[in-house]
Amino acid sequence: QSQSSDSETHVFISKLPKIPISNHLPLHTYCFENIAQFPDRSCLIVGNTGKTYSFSETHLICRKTAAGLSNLGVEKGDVIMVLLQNCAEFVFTFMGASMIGAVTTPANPFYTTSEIFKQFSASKAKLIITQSQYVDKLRDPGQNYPKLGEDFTVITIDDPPENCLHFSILSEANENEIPSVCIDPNDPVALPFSSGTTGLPKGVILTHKSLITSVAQQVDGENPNLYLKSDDVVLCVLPLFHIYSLNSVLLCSLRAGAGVLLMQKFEIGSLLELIQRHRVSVAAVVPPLVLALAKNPMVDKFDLSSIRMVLSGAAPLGKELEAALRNRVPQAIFGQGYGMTEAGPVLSMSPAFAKQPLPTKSGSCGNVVRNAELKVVDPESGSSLPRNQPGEICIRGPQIMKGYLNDADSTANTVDVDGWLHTGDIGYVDDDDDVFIVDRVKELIKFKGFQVPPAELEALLVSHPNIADAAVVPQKDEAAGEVPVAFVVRSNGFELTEEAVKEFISKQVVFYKKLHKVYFVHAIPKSPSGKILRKDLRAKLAASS
Ligand code: 4UV
Repeated sequence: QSQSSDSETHVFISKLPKIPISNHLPLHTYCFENIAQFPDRSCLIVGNTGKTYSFSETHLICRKTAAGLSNLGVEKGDVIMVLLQNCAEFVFTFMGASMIGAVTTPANPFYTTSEIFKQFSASKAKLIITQSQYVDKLRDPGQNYPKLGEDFTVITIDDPPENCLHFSILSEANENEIPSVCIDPNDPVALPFSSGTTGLPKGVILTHKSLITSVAQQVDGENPNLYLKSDDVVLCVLPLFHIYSLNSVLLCSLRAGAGVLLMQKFEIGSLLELIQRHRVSVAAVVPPLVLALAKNPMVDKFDLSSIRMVLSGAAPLGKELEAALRNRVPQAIFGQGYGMTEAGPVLSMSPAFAKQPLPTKSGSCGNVVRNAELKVVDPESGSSLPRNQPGEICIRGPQIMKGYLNDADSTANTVDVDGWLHTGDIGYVDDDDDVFIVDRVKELIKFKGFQVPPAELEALLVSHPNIADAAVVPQKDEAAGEVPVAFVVRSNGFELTEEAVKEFISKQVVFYKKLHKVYFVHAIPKSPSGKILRKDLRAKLAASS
């Protein structure tokens, strides 16, 4: 149980006034609430084909998809897995599922078979929507796992391979056949997976109410904190299976009436070309993308003058990099957002993005979002700290997760009895309400903003017959921010090379979880209760580099 105390002396709130939030609505109703004002405006622009869907077309196809899902037997409360790169069908599926009270669990299409099926089984998903190129990974998940075509249905957005259905079975269904469902604000709508502050990836239950609240905290009110206009084109190159893009790019744009430029994957040439062609005005990025925009010589060959706002989040951003980007796109307002899947996700956002902007400092993650409370607690005593003193950042408000799926212990360890979510991030709030993150006390490693849960790699390592014990920690890396490295104890008398360990892991995980270095040691430092002393290992790394 996380510590908490009733008499909080130091609680921070937004400088922007509280606003009314329509979080009694279902998410799709809320997101499409204003479309009568801009029915013909481009809603989704598919980067690689140029195909465009207006708001009214998007809304219609979402409704058809809702009816189609229902025809396939998907009911309220059922979970469907979306295993897609960014595409319009992702949007149709997610919103369509919401319309029938179903829940979408988004997963990375680059995951290996075992990564996919861990999430698929944990979420008890009924069907998978994907691209034909990924279907082979779904065919033979191994014993004890469900079978394609028998236990679950696969729908592909392109030519369906054997035993799969085509997406048109959803998108061409009759929208008048949507069943009437009663959706409670506390019903789940999204189930992204995150390892949180410790352990393996867990399903994060985000409800209609949490996502609406988070979107409203960003784009609603007379002076929205993240001011998106209906003539904006918002870059959607960050993957929609991650909450940052799903929430702050897609859902916020839908609500505000801004167009979303969907890019399947990051490639600097096509990114620059698309920004120029579609006159992208708002770019949501992560630090490695800031690096590319700031440093790549190709950038000079393109016209990026349409960009008025650049939002960076999901990982720490160095001040030098920020300055380099400001030089490259001098006309743009630059700022950071700070999010965490479990927090719904946004905790703080640069007030420079507001309709009536307020100043913020370089290196800051902005101010706590409105209609929420933030505090900084002393990790030792649990009491809240005043301004300028670093401690664990905690957040409270209707936007945070309902809890982890089927994991009351992890939920109780993350959200305390008073409703404070403990982030595992160390930061402080300065005299001007600017939030700064200075460290991470949780295990989580972030490779280019992607989650790498050490516990997952440690479990794989100790499953190797020649490994007696192992620990995985982050090592600083210029390009990726952090990379996972392992400390490994060989089983008595066995030979084992670094290459063999790396290969053993790389076969089982998505590219960003691969080990970058293996250090053989005689023992893993542990506390008396058996916890890996990660701090000691991180210090060891820092000392040797
Ligand atoms: O759970 P997660 O993978 O979630 C995210 C979400 C990031 C978002 C979401 C919406 C936004 O608008 C936005 O700007 C960013 O990354 O990982 C959560 C952890 O990532 C680190 C921190 O350790 C979180 O607990 N992190 C996220 N944002 C920042 C960050 C940041 N701006 N600076 C430093 N660390």
